[in-house]
Amino acid sequence: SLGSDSAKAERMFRLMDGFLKNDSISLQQDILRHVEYTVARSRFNFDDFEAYQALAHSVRDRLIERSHDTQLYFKRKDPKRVYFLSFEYLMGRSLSNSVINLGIRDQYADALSQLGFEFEVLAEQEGDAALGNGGLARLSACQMDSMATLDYPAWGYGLRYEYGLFRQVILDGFQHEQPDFWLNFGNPWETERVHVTYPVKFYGVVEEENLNGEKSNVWIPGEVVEAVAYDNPIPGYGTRNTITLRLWAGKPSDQHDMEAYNTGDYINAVVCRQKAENISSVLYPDDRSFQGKELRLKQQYFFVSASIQDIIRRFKEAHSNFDEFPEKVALQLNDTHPSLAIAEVMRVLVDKEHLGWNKAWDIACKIFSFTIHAVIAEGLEKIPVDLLGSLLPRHLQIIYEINFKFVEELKKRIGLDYNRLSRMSIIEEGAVKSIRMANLAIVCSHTVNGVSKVHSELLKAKLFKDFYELWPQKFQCKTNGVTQRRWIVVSNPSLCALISKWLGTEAWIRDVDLLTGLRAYAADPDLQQEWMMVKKVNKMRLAEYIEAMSGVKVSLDAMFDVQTKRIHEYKRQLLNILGIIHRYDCIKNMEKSQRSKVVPRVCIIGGKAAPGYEIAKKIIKLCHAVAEKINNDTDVGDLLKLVFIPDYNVSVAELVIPGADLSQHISTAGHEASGTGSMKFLMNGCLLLATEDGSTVEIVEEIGADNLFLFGAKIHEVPKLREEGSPKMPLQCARVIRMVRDGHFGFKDYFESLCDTVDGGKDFYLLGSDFESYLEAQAAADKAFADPNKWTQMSILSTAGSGRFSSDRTIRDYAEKTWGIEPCRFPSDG
Ligand code: GL4
Ligand code: PLP
Repeated sequence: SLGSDSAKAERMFRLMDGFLKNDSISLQQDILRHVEYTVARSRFNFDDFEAYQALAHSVRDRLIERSHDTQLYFKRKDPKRVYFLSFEYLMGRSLSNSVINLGIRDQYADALSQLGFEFEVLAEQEGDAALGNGGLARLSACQMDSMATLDYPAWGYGLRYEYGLFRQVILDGFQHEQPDFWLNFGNPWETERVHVTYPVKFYGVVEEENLNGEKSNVWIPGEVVEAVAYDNPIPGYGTRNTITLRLWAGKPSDQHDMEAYNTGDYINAVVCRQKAENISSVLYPDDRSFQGKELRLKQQYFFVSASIQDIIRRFKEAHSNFDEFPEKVALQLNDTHPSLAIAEVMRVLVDKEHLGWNKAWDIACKIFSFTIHAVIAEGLEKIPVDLLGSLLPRHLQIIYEINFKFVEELKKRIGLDYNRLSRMSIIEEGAVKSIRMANLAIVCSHTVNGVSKVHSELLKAKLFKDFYELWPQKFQCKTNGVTQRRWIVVSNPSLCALISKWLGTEAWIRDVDLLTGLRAYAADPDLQQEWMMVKKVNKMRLAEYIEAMSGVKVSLDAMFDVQTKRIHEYKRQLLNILGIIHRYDCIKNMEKSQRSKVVPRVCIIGGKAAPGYEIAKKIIKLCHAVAEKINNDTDVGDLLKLVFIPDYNVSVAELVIPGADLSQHISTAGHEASGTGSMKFLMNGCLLLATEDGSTVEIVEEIGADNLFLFGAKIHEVPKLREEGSPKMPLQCARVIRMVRDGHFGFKDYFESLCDTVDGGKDFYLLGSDFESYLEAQAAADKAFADPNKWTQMSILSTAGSGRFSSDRTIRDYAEKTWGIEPCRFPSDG
């Protein structure tokens, strides 16, 4: 390294002339240099997209510089590090976020304007990195931002899918999926590390060998694929620390099937090589169900194996004794997707490093912690034993061994309670024998957590009751959070400026608790006036987008009522649509003279349905069918509009959330583990209309029940209501369902099965029993909106109370109570 040769280091430093400079002239020179030499366009002739590319490369240079400093500093200090293993990251765009975190946005805007470009226009050129499905994946992205900002020595690991989450295209009101080949125009943010590659092995057999008189198991794999690292810098805000999100991509290995070449089957051998690259090529587009597919399991192991090899290599650079491993390494399992890491760590320690089983297990149990994002048992991942046995025979053996020892231990603790033993076993017997990945993760992890208070309680009382009774000390709660950098500073610059002005400081961007300072001014007419202006400007931006996307013109005086998130029955977009039909029906049947009292609404719905999820797709179609009817009814005019925003993703969320007056988080109580969308709306001064589910319960604690619109059955009431079934169906609900059934919105037959889910006798998600209470909450929202000062006060109090829902709080909590790590800040002032 340079450190070992100080004369060389000195010379290098002089040649580089210190760090890149951030004055306007230097930035302009840098951008033009990248136009000429990186993008290879003439600096006299380049368009907006090329300007964006050059700009992004010049920002990347600065990120690389900081990330080198950070890594060298971590290396020197050798603190305990956390490795965050997540299968999904919804990063969205990087440009604005990066320059804001680097603290040089204004300098860039100035430099660009001197070159005749506008920063905002170029920022719009960037595509949306969507390597994940929804809440879980965006949470990972928010948490990376907080880990960097809080100076934690952290690494993120994931997969570099070539096809991200599908693009949603709406044709005739139906969802169609298009592949998202997001790397088509290159990705200026990543750096391919050709030297950081590891072989990942699959298939084959396990043979017993005699090693120095001791029997040991040797895995002889049948296929080798190379994993190549792609590094994505994650800059902290107000610090020089820049950490790394390392994503793995598949590459064919030179060791791949040499036999085939030798036997002359050249073409087939090349085709097989090509297959290797497919491992990381596509993201599974369903965020709830799992299908026991081989490719998915291959992805999981590929990701885990490469990450563990990388982590162990880094550890071994500075340490030779694995006793120190738990003092230097924490591994966070983001849901069960990466939990094969447990078997892999055991395999490496036992088979490769030749540690005894007990010692290896002791180490594994000290390094792993596990976050559960699921709510119901059906949502937990299970891997068929046959599948695992053929793909990873040695890992299956190891999991059996872990289970055997666990069950033996358990028998000593609880006796021969076979029901309980079989519930807790890692292996599920049955028609398809399978591995319960959550059980594996719980058995090995020192800490297991849910993602909101109610969810964590539910895990202890229901889903993992048996485990909680065995190991109560393992169970923790880490309520989710979101980063105020992206969700206020980047996406709502005018609100950001307003908050800083009234608090007299920008310190809340790192220290979000300061937002509570706004409470003192919530009734101040001057702040209220300015607050309303900011909302208006954001609504204007959203209205322009709506018109461009759907051709519908909306009135800025109307209440913008938003529900954007993945489409799921439990999230009850259908309840929202039925409520809208009811509103429409009421307006139509109202005396004309009464109409002046109606609070005008623009109802906005957006979100993707998993491609195989038929009912969710019907909900999207119903939304369009109802919108078609309402928006073309001139009699109703601006009193009611309904728009579906297609292809909801992070960039769209950044535009929609700041422009919302009201947002709906209306899951059937007990079904939303946490919800994070609500936190972003809250930060942006949007009022919530919500059920008491997930993190909403804590939002109520923070802002008070008077400042949002709550409705519906509570968690403990749900089982009884389900038993009661359809007698609970109120007339109003029956009437709107009838309208759909009678073909008021066309597509009568197509909507039949959708209506059945409500009035077919089951109503599992309780739309019927919650309907009246939903309408009441909506009426309360109308009433509050009619009083702009009151509404604005509630809005200010929402933002003021949102600090607890920052991912900074979540991450600090993980660092202190779960990972046992401390900040490691590069010594500079940011
Ligand atoms: C989810 C939960 O459904 C959601 O409530 C939660 O906010 C999110 C992050 O913890 O995790 N679980 C899965 S699976 N997808 C999610 O979005
Ligand atoms: N999808 C995207 C693009 C998001 O930005 C978010 C969170 O803001 C979600 C999904 C999750 O939303 P919710 O927690 O409301 O399900």
